[in-house]
Amino acid sequence: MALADILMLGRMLPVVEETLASRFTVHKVGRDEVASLDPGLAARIAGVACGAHVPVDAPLIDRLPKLEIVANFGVGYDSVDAAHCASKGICVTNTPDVLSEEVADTALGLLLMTARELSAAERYLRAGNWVGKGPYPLTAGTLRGRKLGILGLGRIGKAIARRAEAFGMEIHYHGRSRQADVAYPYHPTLAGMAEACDTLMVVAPGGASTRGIVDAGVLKALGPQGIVINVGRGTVIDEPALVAALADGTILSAGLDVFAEEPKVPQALIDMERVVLLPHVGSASRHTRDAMGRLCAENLISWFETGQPVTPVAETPFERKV
Ligand code: NAP
Ligand code: 8YV
Repeated sequence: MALADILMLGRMLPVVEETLASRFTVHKVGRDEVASLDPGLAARIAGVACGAHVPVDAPLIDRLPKLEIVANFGVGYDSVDAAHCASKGICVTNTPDVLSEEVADTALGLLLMTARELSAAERYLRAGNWVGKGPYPLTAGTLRGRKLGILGLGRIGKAIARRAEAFGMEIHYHGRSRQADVAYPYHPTLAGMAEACDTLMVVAPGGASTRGIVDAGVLKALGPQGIVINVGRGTVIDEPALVAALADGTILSAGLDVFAEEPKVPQALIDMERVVLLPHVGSASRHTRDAMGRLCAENLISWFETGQPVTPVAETPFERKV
């Protein structure tokens, strides 16, 4: 017998679809069909499996009277109203740890590509310019001597720090609080960290508390050799301020995996030859996405079988009431 009725929001990986279909009655709903959800179906839904960045907001949550758990595919859950879920005793789960090393690899790749203009250099070769015009110009940027300020020294931030240390970089960090077991210099303000560093690694979550905190002042403090890398969420950076800082030389360059309004990317960034832009691929290997998918499904199964989620988010440390 099926454990419960589950709403699958948006497209999910085969590993999630197959695992859930073997244990639950699954109702697949596209992003655009959420608003017109049949009330009879809505009344039966006990769990939601949430595909990439599909919003689970208060109006949707309120239309599902039997909802017990929202299992988010991804460690970042800024698209789920976790505070509203908490107020209604609904558990939210995410997919931490299984992606940290993959995203840290991407972050370091992006930093190297940006500092040494590797995308532009490859385009130069493919365009025949090595033969036609000679060697690619020497890069203004280098990793040598850089001071890396990490905004969000959490699971992924620490995996990035380990790699950056091996590259000889000096590590600093900023978050809402100092971490007792961390020896890197802590900066109580983001602006203070930017003053002390020339390279900013953004790996903080999205949401209201981080919206636009990388602003014009922070960018100016990084200085003309400044490099900004963002593998956290696009909303953490004031995107127009970043475009302006890149255009007028306030900072040197940027490497971005995430954007404020994905999949839209400002044309001004696309037109900047030196900036490196990736389509949110931080965790996007088959290996790691499958691990995320398994964990997403395990949370639902564990909740309905044992009453315990595997990886609940901090706002909802709940057990199932039977
Ligand atoms: P985590 O372990 O929870 O770390 C988050 C860090 O951010 C913590 O150190 C936290 O420190 C800091 N932070 C939270 N709110 C803050 C605020 N308002 N101001 C300053 N710092 C704040 O999370 P994680 O597993 O490392 O993941 C981090 C984020 O990476 C995710 O939320 C997601 O948005 C993003 N991500 C992106 C990709 C990708 O494909 N590009 C993949 C995975 C994850 P304090 O608590 O001390 O403030
Ligand atoms: C995924 C992510 O790309 O886990 C996250 O927070 O941003 C990425 O791993 C995303 O969640 C699903 O597409």
